[in-house]
Amino acid sequence: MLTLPDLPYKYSALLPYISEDTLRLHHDKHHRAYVNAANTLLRGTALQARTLEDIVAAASRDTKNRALFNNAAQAWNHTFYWSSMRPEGGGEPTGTIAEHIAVDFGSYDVFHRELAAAATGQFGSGWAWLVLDQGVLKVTQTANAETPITGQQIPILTIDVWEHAYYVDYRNRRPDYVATFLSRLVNWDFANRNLERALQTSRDGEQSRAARVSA
Ligand code: MN3
Repeated sequence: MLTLPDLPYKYSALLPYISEDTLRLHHDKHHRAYVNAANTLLRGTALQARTLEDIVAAASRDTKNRALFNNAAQAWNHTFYWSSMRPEGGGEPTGTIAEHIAVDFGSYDVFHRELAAAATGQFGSGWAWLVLDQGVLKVTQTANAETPITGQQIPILTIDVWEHAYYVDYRNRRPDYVATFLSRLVNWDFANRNLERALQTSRDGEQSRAARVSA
């Protein structure tokens, strides 16, 4: 059984950039609905006791079970999105993520432009992502419930660009929501933790490959 995690901050914590109304609707109604629907579809199946990541991976390979994939992936994507924001977040990063953005994009400004363009340009519902792809940071977008965790990319940050994420506060002005996300909300501590874990995993992989080759 999947459970709905609490928000990592109070419903009022992202004011004035994201309202309490939006967070209550988005977390308590939308996110909860994905968790509940996935649990209904999982009941009595072999996947029931598995982790959410395993369920998303298995459902993504089963083309006859799109409903389970859509609901489980949305459950995962939303939990990742809540942590991609924080009160008093936003602005330019520091630490490992800042160094990697400078190398992989050329500058923070280029990165900012690419992520904003991916988020505003995603046609219809979906997500914009910063991911680590074979050791290199990249900006990508996914439609509807699609998620990078079904492939080789490791998510570092995400922006939910479904209308329910911003319509109460920004009406149809998705570019304003995206600009505010980057200037006021983005959680660079979370991005740094994700990047450092991903880099460590790939270093461990290289060491074990090297050890096998030299053995
Ligand atoms: Mn959403």
